Amino acid sequence: MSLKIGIAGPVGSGKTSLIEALTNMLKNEYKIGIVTNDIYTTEDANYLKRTLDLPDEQIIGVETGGCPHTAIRDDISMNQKAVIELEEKFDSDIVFVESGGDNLSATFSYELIDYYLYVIDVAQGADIPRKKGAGLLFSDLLIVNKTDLAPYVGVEIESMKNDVKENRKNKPYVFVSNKDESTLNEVKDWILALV
Ligand SMILES: Nc1nc2c(ncn2[C@@H]2O[C@H](COP(=O)(O)OP(=O)(O)O)[C@@H](O)[C@H]2O)c(=O)[nH]1
Ligand SMILES: [Mg+2]
Repeated sequence: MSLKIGIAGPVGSGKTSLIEALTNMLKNEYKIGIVTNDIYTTEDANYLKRTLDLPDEQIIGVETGGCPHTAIRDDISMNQKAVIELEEKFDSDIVFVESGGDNLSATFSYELIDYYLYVIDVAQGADIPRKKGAGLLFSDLLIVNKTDLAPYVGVEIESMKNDVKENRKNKPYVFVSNKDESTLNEVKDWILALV
């Protein structure tokens, strides 16, 4: 049995980059499997196969062909098949399942994953946390990515933190940037506490 972590969030928020960084941090100690979802291609899986030092077979690209939300929430069969393949072939310890990009309304079925992260980024604007949406409100960990870009897009991190805190209630969140590894360690530690 593996720990299955879903990763959802809008297109371009940094889901694939986060999987890349976390895999590099964890792959020496844990067997990692990755499932990506794209609507029309296997672009994300191809990217990860190129960049990660991981056997190609441990990365499976699912081409959902329709609404990406459906494939992680309603009819999860394509994703479940991929996860089971990784568990059976490689006895993976951790499987990351990246959702196709969404519009703030995606949620994972807990029949597919054990916990899920929801990734937004500061460059989409400081108002995203106030716009709510199930992933933002209810995901197991909210990640606000690309804090390094805040000065360039006129976003005040402190005020964004207040909005996030208010909307997340007691659920956890982290502000991160892949330019600052210490911030990604917070995500890694959160995952390690669950393994
Ligand atoms: N400046 C900056 N760029 C980032 C960061 N994280 C991801 N990116 C870039 O954002 C773009 C989209 O990232 P990607 O991981 O493909 O997003 P996805 O569509 O959610 O999977 C890529 O060009 C990444 O290099 C970050 O923390 N800071
Ligand atoms: Mg991606």
